[in-house]
Amino acid sequence: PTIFLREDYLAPNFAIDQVYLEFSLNPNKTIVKSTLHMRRLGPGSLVLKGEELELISIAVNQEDYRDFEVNSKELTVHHLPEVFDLEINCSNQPNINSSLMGLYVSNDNFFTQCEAEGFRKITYFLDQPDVLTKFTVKLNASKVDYPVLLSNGNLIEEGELNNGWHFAVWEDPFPKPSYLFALVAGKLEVLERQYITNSGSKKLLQIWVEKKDLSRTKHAMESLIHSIEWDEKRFGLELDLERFMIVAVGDFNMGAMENKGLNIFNTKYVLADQHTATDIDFANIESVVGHEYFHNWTGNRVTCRDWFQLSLKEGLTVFRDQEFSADLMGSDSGRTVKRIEDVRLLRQVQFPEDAGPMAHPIRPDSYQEINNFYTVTVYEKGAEVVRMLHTLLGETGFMKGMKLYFARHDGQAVTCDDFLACMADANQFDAKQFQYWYSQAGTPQVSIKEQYNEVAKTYTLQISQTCPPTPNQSVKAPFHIPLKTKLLVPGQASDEFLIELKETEQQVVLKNIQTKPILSINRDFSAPVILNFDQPENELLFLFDQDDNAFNRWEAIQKIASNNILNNIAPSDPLIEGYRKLMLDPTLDPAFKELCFTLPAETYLHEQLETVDPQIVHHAKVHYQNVLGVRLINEWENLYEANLIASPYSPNAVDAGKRALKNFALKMLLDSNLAKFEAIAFEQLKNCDNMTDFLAALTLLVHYESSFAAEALNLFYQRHQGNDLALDKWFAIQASKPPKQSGKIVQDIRKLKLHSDFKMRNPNRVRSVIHTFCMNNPAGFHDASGEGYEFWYDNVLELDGINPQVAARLARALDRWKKFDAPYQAIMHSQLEKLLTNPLSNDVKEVIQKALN
Ligand code: HT7
Ligand code: ZN
Repeated sequence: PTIFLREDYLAPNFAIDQVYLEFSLNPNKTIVKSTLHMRRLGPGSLVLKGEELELISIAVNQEDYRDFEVNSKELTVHHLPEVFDLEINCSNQPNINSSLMGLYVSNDNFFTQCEAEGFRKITYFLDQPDVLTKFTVKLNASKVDYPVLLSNGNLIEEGELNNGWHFAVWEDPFPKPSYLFALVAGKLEVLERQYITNSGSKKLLQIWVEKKDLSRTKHAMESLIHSIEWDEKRFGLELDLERFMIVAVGDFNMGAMENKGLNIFNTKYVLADQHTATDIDFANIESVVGHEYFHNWTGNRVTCRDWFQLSLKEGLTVFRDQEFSADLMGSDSGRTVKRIEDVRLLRQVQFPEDAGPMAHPIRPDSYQEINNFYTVTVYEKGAEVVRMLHTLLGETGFMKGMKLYFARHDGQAVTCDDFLACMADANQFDAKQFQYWYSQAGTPQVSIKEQYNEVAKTYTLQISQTCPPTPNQSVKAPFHIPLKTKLLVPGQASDEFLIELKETEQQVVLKNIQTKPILSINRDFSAPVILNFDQPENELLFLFDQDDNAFNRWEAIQKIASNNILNNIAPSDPLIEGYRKLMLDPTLDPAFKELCFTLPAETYLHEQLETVDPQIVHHAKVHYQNVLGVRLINEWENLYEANLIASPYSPNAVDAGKRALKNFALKMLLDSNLAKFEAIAFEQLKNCDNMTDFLAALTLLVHYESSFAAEALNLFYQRHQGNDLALDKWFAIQASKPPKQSGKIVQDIRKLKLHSDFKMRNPNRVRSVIHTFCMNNPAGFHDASGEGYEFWYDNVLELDGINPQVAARLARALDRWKKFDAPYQAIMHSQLEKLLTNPLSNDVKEVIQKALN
């Protein structure tokens, strides 16, 4: 396979100043006529990318042209002049496009997905992000079948054609790379709002969906308006187009796509009402709508020079969407809740990636298939790197850097180095060492030793850092690590300070410390590192109770829980008292309480072990949770009652937090005594007015194998039959059910796949069953018989023939095979090797080969 290297970057030898695209949309065969106004920038032939296309004809300056070669990946045109018009006619087949890249059909409507390399499946082009072109697009289609015709920018003309066809012409005033091109054609309805920007210009906001879904678009529209307002206020960035459109599609490989002025979204991140969407869905919609909108500046106005720079736009935009959601929480405590959620995701998914065979720097050096690099490392760790810059420079310094970034690079395709240079130049910040965060993979480990000298009244921290080897990087230079720190002494006030760890070993001596303090370090998770600091339980309990940094309160209780579960230690009496106090504290946010009670995820626990027996970890966690349930049973009952909400449903953060805590209490009740409390869950399910409470109760009834489970599942199914997003939840509950004591659930999952509503070509449905089981049900998947791994094998292979991107995500479920105990390891290894004996897509092959390396 071809391996692409970052260091091989070559600037294009031609510019495409303008493109005029004309589509004759037909699901079986769509004709694309493309006229490119081109300019030579360097010597050589013109090499255009094109895949799964049929070339019809080529003309140069309106003359038929034959001096070219074409193969299944490229069209090479020779002996071209300095400036010329190149006209290409070709066709593609949307109906048989199950990869959902390029032009495809979903529920009889046309959609496109061009990032990263989908445009080449539409027509021949310089399909790379550093070629910025002005697009004018004419769409021709049957008027009855495709009454709505959309593309990027402004609608400049529309009209009727012969034979019941019609057309629309769209012009995008902003030059853009081909990955931001989009078209949509079909039967859709719209929710519209007007928006007046800070500077007084009028904008049209539209959300396009299928007619049956129109009533569920209000929250997405509100989220869009909040996003526009927030970007004006916090970053001083205004919407630059007259019209901003969002379109929802049921078949989509990822969450959403930021095409200029025409964002295309997975329905999952657009449609919501209280009966079909949970509080988490509402929050996710707000965050994804924000993310795509924020890309308009960080990604579209300033884009990436090449795909190795993906984190330039993704890390920065995730940082922006995280800040947006945090600000919208409306309180400091809400901010902490958001931060905890983000850190949990990082530690559960990104830390394992960074310790496994697919580990890569946030700016990778090589790839076989770029689609495999839309990772939690590029996105979430990328956002952490931007956040560290924010911590080091402060809000004012960071904003100075952003201002310089847009002043220098608006309308350009640039690199991560360019971004870092703006941050450095605007602040006289020396970024030389900080850049290792971009070039080195792996999670740094920071070890801390403390020493208090009672005579000298000094407190000394001995801090060291190491970073484990990762593929192709055995030795690492020390990172520049910002650690927000505070020394806590009961009854005394003190200030937070920043330790900038730069050396491999560094000593920090603090003077005039009158009594031995309790260390609160890496507050707010100021650096994405693993902290090795043996802090005794009494100090952790003090932090849990008293730290004025709420993130570190949560961190302290998580540390205690991890230690206890991994060492099979029952919760101590003081710990139970600590929990009890937390439960009864009326000043604390219910959402924060719920996060404190939630035990660390099994994948996170696995990372802390040398080798893993997933069944032992699972049962240790289940047992520990049960003890917490039983010992605090009265408090759980009280918490359940105290957090019932009488007012009408609203997904706001306060009510959502109450529901989360109440449903956690319900879980603890069922966990401690199913027979006694299952009726409460069933009552909740029958009487509630919202999906959050319904789904929470249903999950518990199914996962605890209540006698009400079958009836409850049936009730859900009858109520939501025909609603794809709701049915995804119905499937996912069953696929995430942990096995009973010694039973296997693989057969149940195989049965789920035979259900008439299971669709292998729909990524959401596939993820709700197959990915959920293989990646979100550790005890079920890692069955000692190896049947889970066989299921994985069958499905990766089957999916690869349909949609390689979705298959490659699933392929990653065995990434960490080397970490497991020998019997598990052996079976995983043989399944990986067996998979490699098949003809595979580049996507899946890269994942499997790296896993086996
Ligand atoms: N920038 C978008 C990436 C994306 C994508 C990539 C590959 C294949 C399908 C895709 N759909 C969307 C999403 C984002 O980060 O906003
Ligand atoms: Zn993004």
